[in-house]
Amino acid sequence: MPFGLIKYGLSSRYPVIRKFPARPELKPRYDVVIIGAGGHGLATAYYLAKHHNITNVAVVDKGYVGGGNTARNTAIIRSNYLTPDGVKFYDASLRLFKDLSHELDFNIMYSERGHLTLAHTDAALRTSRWRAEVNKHLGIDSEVVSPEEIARIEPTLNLSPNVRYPILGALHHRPGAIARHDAVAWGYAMGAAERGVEIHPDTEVTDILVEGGAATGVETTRGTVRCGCVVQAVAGSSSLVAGMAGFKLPIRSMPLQACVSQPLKPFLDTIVVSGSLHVYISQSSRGELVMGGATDPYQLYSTRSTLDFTEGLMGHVLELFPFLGNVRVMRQWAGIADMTPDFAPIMGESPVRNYYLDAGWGTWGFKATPACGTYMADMVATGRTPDMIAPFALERFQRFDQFGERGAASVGH
Ligand code: PYC
Repeated sequence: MPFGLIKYGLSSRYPVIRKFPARPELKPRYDVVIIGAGGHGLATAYYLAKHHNITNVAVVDKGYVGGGNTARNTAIIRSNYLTPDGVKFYDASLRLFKDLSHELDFNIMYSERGHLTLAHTDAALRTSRWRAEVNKHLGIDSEVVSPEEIARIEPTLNLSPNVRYPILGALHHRPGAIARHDAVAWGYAMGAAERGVEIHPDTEVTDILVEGGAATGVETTRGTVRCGCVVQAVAGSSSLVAGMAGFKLPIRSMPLQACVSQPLKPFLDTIVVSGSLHVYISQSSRGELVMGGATDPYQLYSTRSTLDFTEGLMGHVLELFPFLGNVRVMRQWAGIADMTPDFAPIMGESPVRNYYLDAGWGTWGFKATPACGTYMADMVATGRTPDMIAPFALERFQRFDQFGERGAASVGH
């Protein structure tokens, strides 16, 4: 062990540096109140302060910083979507992610791995080709690869034809990456707090104050707060909070479970996804296999874990990696995925003036964090909808102008 590390560990003269201050008293008024101290809410606060010099901002959360869906996702970053608007948006996000450790001066452990979406059926191969064509047209590195090429990219995968679902090919997306999800929330929190933003954990919003059709503040468990505008960024509770503001969202909320294995020597470089087997799997820098599958097939606001999920998932993981038979599952958890009918998010204005929505992320909110924060901040600061997020407006559902992004989901939901 290096001498410097021993010295650091033993000395009381090297205190932990706390970059974000303890929770302050709530002020009676802010320019902006952001509901939700997950990655999205904190990124919005950070870019409001950094890009627009708007710092009289409170980020309030019923729990702790980054404790909702930010803490519960499997941290995959990719831009191999199906619709042109989706591809452009997630590509902007991926580009921001690449430089985020530097931007925030905080190591988010961004690790480019490459992303393989396996195709076990002709229909899945067809969707892969479709995605590859849309992706390439927009300058994204994605291509359909054969089983021989898959064997070169990820030699540990079981490519035997003698299984239930032999692998016929895959969509290979080289920029696919993973990052440390908590670090993303912490980095944005610290960057925002350094610039004067207040972060208020354990401060639950119990009502939205609406006067003359406009949001004017929020009721919280720590008192009433008035504000110029409200941003709702509460993945997993979007319909509930929008209900407090007096409108409905086209969202169904269902649990999305995941788990990690005991740490193993690094063997899995790539992020592997199988739609037919309902599996995604990657290996974290700690050596744990991070694994997940489809959403539970019912609506529920509970983050409990089920044996049924683990058993089903493991059966499928073992078909892809049979040598993992004796590996133990160490932790299991669930997040709540706010699913829209077209599998695309809702960003922008709401039926209530000065009340902005960042919702409906389904199973892909984490990878959107930097782009969503950037464009939501632009919107709040200028009052105009940035072109990049205009297609994701809530009123697309009134115009029958939905997305059709389902084919870009990692697994069937
Ligand atoms: O969109 O890559 C993805 C993903 C993986 C797990 C949940 N969503």
